[in-house]
Amino acid sequence: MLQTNTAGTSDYEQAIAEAKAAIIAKMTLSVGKDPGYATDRDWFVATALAARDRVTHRFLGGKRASKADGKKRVYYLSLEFLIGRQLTDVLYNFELYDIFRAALGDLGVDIERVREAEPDAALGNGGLGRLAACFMESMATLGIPAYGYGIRYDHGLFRQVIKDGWQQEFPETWLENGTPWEFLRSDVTYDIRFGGSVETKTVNNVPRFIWHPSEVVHAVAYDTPIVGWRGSNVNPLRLWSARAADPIALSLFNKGDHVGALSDQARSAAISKVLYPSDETAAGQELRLRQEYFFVSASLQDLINRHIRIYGDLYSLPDRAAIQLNDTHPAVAIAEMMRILLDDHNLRWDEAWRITSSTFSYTNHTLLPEALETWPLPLFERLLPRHLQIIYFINNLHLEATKKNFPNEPELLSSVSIIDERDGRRLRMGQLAFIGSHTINGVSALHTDLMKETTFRDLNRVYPGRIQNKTNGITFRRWLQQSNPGLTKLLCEVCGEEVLDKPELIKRLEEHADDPALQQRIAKIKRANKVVLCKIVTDRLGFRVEADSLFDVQIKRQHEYKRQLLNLLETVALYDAIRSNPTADWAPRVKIFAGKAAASYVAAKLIIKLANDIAKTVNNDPSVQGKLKVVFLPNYNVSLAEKIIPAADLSEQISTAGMEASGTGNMKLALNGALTIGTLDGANIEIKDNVGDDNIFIFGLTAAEVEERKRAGAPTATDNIAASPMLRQVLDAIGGGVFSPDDPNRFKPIIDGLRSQDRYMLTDDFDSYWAAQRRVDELWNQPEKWTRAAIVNIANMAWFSSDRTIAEYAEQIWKVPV
Ligand code: CR6
Repeated sequence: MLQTNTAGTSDYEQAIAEAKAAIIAKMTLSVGKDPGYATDRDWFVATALAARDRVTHRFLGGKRASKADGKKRVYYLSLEFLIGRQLTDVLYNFELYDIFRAALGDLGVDIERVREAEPDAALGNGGLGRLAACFMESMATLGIPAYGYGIRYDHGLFRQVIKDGWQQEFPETWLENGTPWEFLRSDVTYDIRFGGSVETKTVNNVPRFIWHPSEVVHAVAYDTPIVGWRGSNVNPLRLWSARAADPIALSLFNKGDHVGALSDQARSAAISKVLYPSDETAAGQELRLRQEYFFVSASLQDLINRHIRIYGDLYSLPDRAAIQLNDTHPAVAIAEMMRILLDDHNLRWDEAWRITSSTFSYTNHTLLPEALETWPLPLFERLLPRHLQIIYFINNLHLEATKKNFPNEPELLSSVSIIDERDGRRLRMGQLAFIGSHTINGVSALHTDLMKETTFRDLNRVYPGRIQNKTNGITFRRWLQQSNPGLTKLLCEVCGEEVLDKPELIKRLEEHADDPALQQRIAKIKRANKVVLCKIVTDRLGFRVEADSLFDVQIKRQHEYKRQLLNLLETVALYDAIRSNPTADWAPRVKIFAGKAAASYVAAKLIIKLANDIAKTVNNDPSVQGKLKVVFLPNYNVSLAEKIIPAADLSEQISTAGMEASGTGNMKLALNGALTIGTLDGANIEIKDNVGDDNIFIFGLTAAEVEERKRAGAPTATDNIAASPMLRQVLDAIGGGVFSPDDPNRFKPIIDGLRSQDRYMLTDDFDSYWAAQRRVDELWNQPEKWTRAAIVNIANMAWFSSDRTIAEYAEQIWKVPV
């Protein structure tokens, strides 16, 4: 029975009654179902639509306000936004979660099931895409008028299935039944042009360039509102979908060529069909370049239209707009902005360049050479002939200036040029982004230092002072408050409710680090979270793990530099050691792995198979029962992360030093009370600085030592293996087929790789990693001390809030008030 708004009901009861009425109305009038017949998905849609109504009012109100007050806007251009599920986020940030839970409860519906019915919006590969999602939430929270611009992929990151231990990829279909969160803006559609040729004309002695494209695709806008904490602000995430300019070639269709008649439509729509399935490797695919230009051009046309509508001309653009390039994926925006200013608005070159280079800034997210984006000139010219002309021009001016300022260093020119002349001529998008931006930032202190010393060393000399550091952050709303309500409740009690708005107050927890009562409560919360994860393991994999074991977690994309393999080598060594010495004081462990490998990344996929083969052997060996289990949880995504992170005891952050730009999973895990075992890489260093040396397990070579060993060429992998009997035994076991009796040579390529080249220096770090793991055992066996260290971790993670990161971007890069 619906409650009515009668006198005498409390505000809370009234709010529940209203929520109930709203959900029922949506179920009936929008979903078109009788509640009695509704599925979980129907309930999800009805609930989401009811929640969205609240958002929409705030959304439109905010748009009106920022239009009126002429505030500077931030445009965050990113090919990836890894948002995950939105229902809890929206309800929680609007402080409606309890009300909606109660409303659904009254209707006999469990909100947990409704939550689970929402597909993840997996429009990103990993850290970079998730960072963009955290940043959107923080910008809304801080009241920064911001637009996120990206692509509305029909298919997000593939669904991973593990079959006989091997990864298989299946398309992900989050839009199959539509999504209740977005608004289609069919009036916001732009022409995106490709190909053709450029005509040069001289008008009044001034050369003019007229681009005659050979193809036009439409970009259609879809807006998803992003809600800030306490509903303070709502900003749009505007994602573009590709449509053919002509939906069907009717003449062909009428001639009977029904498929051919749709081929243009298929070619155009392909642009927003699938998320590019790569994490940190740039394969030079034409479709990828089409995607990049497609969303950049639509976004710039859109923001320029808006600017002109409000301010009348483009000269004031740098004062009213800051455009952030999330990695080089949108770097073609530098050329597109110049094209629009020069060709469409007839500005002079130096005016256009002043506007462009004082509006853009660029974030670099990796220094891995194979991940630095470059395009073969012929491909780029075929797709974007006018842009190539502009880039040549930018490059000429840039090289001329460099020559003048560094007359005695001709070799500098080839290193700072946008065109790479080696190995076929290629466009270096990192150089373009750097040259066209007023500020360039790295994503952790170490990464920024390395940018200055390596990839951008010469550009940093030519344009000194442009590089800044902005260490990444995470939104605490999703990664603490929503995913770990037990811990959040305790923090509110111990540190005060204001902790929800001022994360720095978490520090107060540390005053109680030695209090046995608090330790017990923290341990109890962790255990409850682990029990939830145990159930997931049993449901998905069909075996049990014990919640009292140490949950040792490595969850991230599968990549050789992240060294899941190092963890597996240690797992095998531990397995051997337990069997040879069963009575020793081993900390009972569950090794938990999750993560996807790029579909074409053969080596990473073989490591997934190795993890699964080791799991099979270890989990079926009664001699290590109760001491060691290995779990590979398939299809890692944001929702699964929300379950694993609060349940983790140990966080594996073991990349080769110098290779992980920052990491953000490391922050989420430490905030939830997992202790880190890690190298001095990326943001691990800053985590160590915050939590203190005694509360983190650091091992391995430093970035400088890695470089030094590479330079010296010694010790070699052979030397390292010779020096470590344990490592030798592990390599012999894996290489000899102990874990793959059905195919003894299966893992030979992995082991041969380690013995010969060992590019990621596993053999250098193995012994030190093993020793660090034994320090982990030792601390685990002293539960009070372990929990104390966990408390100190939680208490000192406030600095890693993305609100802090975004406030720094706002003040130091975008120059917008917070
Ligand atoms: N793979 C970095 O490798 C960083 C994120 C976000 C990455 C990772 O260390 O935390 O970006 N880089 O800054 C790229 O995607 C290019 C990542 O997610």
